[in-house]
Amino acid sequence: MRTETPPTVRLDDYRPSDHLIDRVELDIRLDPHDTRVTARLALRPNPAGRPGAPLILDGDDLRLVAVALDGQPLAPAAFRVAPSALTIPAPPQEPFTLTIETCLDPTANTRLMGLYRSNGVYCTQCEADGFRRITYFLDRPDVMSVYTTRIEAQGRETPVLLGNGNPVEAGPVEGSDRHYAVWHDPHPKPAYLFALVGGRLDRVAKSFTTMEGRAVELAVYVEPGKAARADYALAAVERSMLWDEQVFGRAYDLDVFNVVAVSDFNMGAMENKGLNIFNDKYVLASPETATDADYAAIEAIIAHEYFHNWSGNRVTCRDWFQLCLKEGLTVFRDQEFSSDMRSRDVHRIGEVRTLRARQFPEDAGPLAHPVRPTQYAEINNFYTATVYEKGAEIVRMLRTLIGEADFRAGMDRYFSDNDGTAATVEDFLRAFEAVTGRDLSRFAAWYERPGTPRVAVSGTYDAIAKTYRLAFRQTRPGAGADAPPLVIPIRLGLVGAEGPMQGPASARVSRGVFVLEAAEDSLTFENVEAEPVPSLFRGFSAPVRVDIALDDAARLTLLRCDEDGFNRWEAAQRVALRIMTAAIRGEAEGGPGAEALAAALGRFLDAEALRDPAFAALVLSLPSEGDLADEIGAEIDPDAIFRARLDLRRSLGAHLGERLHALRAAVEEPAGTPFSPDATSAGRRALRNAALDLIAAADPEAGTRLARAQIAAATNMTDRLAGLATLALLPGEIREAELAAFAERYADEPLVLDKWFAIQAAIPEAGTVERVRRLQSHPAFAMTNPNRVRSLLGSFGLANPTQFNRVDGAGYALVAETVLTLDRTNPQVAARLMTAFGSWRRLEGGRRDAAEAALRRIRATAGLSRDVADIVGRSLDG
Ligand code: B3K
Ligand code: ZN
Repeated sequence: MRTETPPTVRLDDYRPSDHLIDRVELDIRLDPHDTRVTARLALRPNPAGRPGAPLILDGDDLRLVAVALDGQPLAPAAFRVAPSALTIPAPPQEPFTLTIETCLDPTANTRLMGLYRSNGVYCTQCEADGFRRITYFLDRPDVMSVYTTRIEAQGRETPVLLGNGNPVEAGPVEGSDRHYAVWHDPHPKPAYLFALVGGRLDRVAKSFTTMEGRAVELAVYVEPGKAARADYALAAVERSMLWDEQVFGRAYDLDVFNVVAVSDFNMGAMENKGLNIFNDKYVLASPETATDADYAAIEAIIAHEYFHNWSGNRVTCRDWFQLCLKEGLTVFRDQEFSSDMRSRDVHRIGEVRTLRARQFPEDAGPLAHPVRPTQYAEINNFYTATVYEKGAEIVRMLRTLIGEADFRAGMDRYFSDNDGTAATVEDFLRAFEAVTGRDLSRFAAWYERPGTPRVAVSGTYDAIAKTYRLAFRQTRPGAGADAPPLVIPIRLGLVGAEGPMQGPASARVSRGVFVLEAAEDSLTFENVEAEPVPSLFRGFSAPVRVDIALDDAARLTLLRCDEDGFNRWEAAQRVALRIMTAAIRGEAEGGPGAEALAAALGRFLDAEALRDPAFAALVLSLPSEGDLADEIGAEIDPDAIFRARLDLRRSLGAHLGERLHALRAAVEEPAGTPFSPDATSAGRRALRNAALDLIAAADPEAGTRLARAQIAAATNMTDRLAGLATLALLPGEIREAELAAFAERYADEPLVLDKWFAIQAAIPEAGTVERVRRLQSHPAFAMTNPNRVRSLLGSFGLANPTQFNRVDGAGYALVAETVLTLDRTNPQVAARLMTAFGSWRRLEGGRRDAAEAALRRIRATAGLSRDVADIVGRSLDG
């Protein structure tokens, strides 16, 4: 049996709600199995809606207890009710109050949408459409209301009661063991930003005074006993608030700002107004349990959710098609924040690595969609790398086009024009048009066109005229020759053998940026004394693929001499990619290329590894298997990719051996240095561990010895885990012993065991499918916990290309089975796992057939959720 194709929602069908809800008063009596929710909704017909329209309130799996209109119970004939809707065919034509009582079982809520319990803590997740699992409502972001929430619960089990907005009152419920708290949020908001928390939680707090003079109490709540691990997140909240004031002029607007960490959460975190709820993975940090990457992610996600207070909450989205309006913009804002807190070049390289690893393949596969999609069957499947990461790149391009000052003025204009409203991408662009007087309608095409554009560039030097001409041609996969071209900002410059060339100029370049607006265009630099090497798309100024015939020597000149950090890194990556793809295609043995690359890397390390270890670590890290797959693009053989990458790692490790050992010693912290997660210290650890990776590839014995010693001496999780990750690639008893010791040491640390699951699931060996199956019955593994599932199965599907893509299909079968099991309890996480199949069409024939067969088996399963049915349908048909 084939699951029905889910119904489709279309952007073109948008019309305003027929009714509005001005005020919401909630009375929520928490109970593990019988929670009662009474919602008093102040409704009125929307002047922009259809007069006399029926009132249809959304529901999802709801049980109605009672419903009254203006205080009078509704006669049975006056309404219809189902778990998915409450309909009043002929509602009053003037303002009225609807009182709805529903009853919920938070303990049985395994979807983790709506109100649920995680480790005994009541919490909520309403975006995108979870509020309708709490009460019947107009659950759409353009219906904005002022909320007052009374929460009541048993006092001993649930001492902490949190809601949106400001605390109003709290106290015992006379004559019972229960207590209550009332919260009021003065800022009108859509239902997806509603939240509550109830539980036994520890708290760390500090006060902050905003630039407007408002005293705010900042607090982070965590499981009892873990308060010390919340300090870093609390400090990150404070840094975020200060930064948003300084860089965007945005101040916080309530008296309290609360962050709560819960252990079962479908994604990273949620920006509920005044009450951000987090996956505890992105809050809890200690040197013993968190890696440098964890610290950086915590800082970034804390900032991201906080920044939503303006980009998402004060100005929200009119409909879910506008998701990038808040997500792309907020990712851009958190990227800028992290760049200011850390190293800008290093951070930018990380952003581009993520974009290429996740968004480029998505945009090249069956799940490709525009940054602003035009239709969806399940909106929760559109929280994608395209909406987030490519969405952020569009905002970045806009800033590159108009310059920083106009960008800031446009952002101010956007916030002031749209404050308190539900806006669209058009509203966003209009603000920038207003402050610059520019027409951005052609730029807007970035939101509409899927697919990663290609820009082919050729450079011609005229030694007599002393000119250098760059010719550009843009194309987009799947777009016809007559498709309108995109507006592509290209930050560029010329580089000579000694460094950037200062003299040459072109009238087409302003502030270092050339704007490619036509399908083909060119520009000419004058006064070019010697043949230059072009440095194009500096800072990765547009999310495109660039084709340019530069030989290795020219690229290595960029590595040595470019002033642009991103392009220096990119140059080394391109050379490594060329060597590996040549080997995969059997075009060359890669020998002389690898030697030249090693020599250049050696010079680079000698000159500057110690000046910027974090950057050096990135230069030493080869393009990933995914990068190679993306570069090859068709008939992909993951085993060949793995071999080519291993060969180059070996070769570099062999050539650079002594230097790598010396570097490791040079950046090692003296014994007794207290751990600090700051970017400089983290950079030294990254370099030490990047060196270890190459050493181990070339000399497994030395790698094993060093990795073991590093684990034994580790004072922090970064070094311990890097040691273990090195051993993971070196089969044998030592590896198994260290894995066992790690599991024992962290038996009571679920977030650390996640790392242990993930490392094993990524082992590129034939036994891994069996190992993952065994680990699925490990006592610490639980299908009910999304972090466990992602660390074991997500890591297997997304970080283990050779084993997931086993020729015999065993890898696909493992993920498919898990998806089907999980789909019965948590469809959202199941659908996420499915994205491992996102590039199946680009595989070589045998694997392609096996992947397709697995997808077809999933599609043929009866009773699929809408979430999984949507992904599998688009994967097969797209
Ligand atoms: N806005 C949430 C994501 C909600 C996902 C719903 N399936 C977190 C964020 O992007 O900040
Ligand atoms: Zn977000």
